[in-house]
Amino acid sequence: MSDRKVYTDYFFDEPAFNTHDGGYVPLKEPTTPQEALRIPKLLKPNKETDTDMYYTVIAQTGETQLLPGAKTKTWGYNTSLLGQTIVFKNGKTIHITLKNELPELTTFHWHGLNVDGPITDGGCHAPVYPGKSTQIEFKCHQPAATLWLHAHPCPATAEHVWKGLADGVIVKDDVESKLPFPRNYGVDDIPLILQDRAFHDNQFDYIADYDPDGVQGPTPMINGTINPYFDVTTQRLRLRILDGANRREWRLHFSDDLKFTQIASDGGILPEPVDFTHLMITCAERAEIIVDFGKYKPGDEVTLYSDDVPIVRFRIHEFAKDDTKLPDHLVDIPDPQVTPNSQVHKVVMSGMDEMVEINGKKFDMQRIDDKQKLGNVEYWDISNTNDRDTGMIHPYHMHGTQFRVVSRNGHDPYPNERGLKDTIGVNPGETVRIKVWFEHLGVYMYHCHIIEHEDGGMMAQFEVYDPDRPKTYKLMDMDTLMTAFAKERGVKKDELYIPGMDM
Ligand SMILES: [Cu+2]
Repeated sequence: MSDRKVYTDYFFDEPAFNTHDGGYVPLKEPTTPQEALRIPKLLKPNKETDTDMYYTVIAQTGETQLLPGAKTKTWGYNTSLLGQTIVFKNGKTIHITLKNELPELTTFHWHGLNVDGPITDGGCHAPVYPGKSTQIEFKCHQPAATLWLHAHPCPATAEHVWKGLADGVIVKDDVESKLPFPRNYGVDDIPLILQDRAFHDNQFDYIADYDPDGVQGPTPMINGTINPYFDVTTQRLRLRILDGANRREWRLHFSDDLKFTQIASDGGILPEPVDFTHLMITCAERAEIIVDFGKYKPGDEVTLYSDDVPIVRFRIHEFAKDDTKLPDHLVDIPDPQVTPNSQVHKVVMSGMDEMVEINGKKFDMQRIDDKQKLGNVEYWDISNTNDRDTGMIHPYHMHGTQFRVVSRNGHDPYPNERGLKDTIGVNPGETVRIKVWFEHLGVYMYHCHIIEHEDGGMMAQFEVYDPDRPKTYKLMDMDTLMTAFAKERGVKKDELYIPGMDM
């Protein structure tokens, strides 16, 4: 047995969990029959060579059997809900045709991918209009990781994600492929996209459920499955967990307090594996874990809970004995020196409800709020000024980079925060210092990943620049976007209602 320490702590600020002005919606165990966990198919490349991969990603409408009775109207990528998992190989040039078959504009944001901004990155400056398609191209240059694709057409991001526009992305490389991890996709290596939904006669109704502090529902929806089970046929199982919820944090643990091992965070493999019995994950964060079912026998069932609500049941079948031990050191993580005399950037996330802001301002897509020179390594101090007793955790996300976490209120980061990350939960009253560097030029967004906070204005923009290669960017403006949405939705512009648009 490994003599690594087993952490039993969730590593979070107890008063901040669940806090929610408009009322927290606790999860409830579904009463519908258990269903096999949906495993997203792998998206087939149109073509792959030694150096290039070609894909077509289609945002489309559809219907999905989520509950007994009527199907639910949903949106997805290359399928009716969520998407087909997209694999990028590090070192290859990726060519993607982005096609919008939805009735309205959307964008394709590659969360966690280090690419040029703002167009390839796919934030609000890169709309693809209904019936149209566009091409992006980039060189995949980052370590193996679980990333994701989601819509980002501010201020309609939250509604698009709620309808289903969220998809797993896996980066593969030659380092990860040599580590003793399960990697047979769909068998012992599976994505676990954690979301929650409310149903109205089997349908989603985003406007009815709208809450400026984040839309929630009582029903766990895992990979687009209600009340799922998974058939375990191997001793070790790798779960690529993504908090794909609009607002919910998940406090995860297994029955019998079964120990599990986190091997990766947002941006890739951790330097050392971390053993846990309890794990909290905030919106947009990822955690890859390996669960060892060695002490169970066929017929047993192991349940994954969030708090005391079962979210996936693992049904144990016959499996071959597998006592693979993980090495104590997995990978080396880049840790560049901070550029001497560089500035320390300040990001203050304040407010709740409609009052959310960054550095005292609401988002303006035509305003650049901060800048960092390409090649520099700089500290960013991310603060959450919410009240410690009544405030919320704001998960801070930066586009265009994978950063290192330096400290939380001057203390060491949590044991599973020693790898590369693009999203970090910041507790009320806390300042998290991160170390940030970029490999691409562009205008990018940084924001709270409670998506309604982001849509409501807790978002800002920075430019990564190179003084030797000055660039100008054509940035989208709110009026153009709102005019387009109004036309697509068939309403007059002054009748258009997108929650978050006026905040
Ligand atoms: Cu927030």
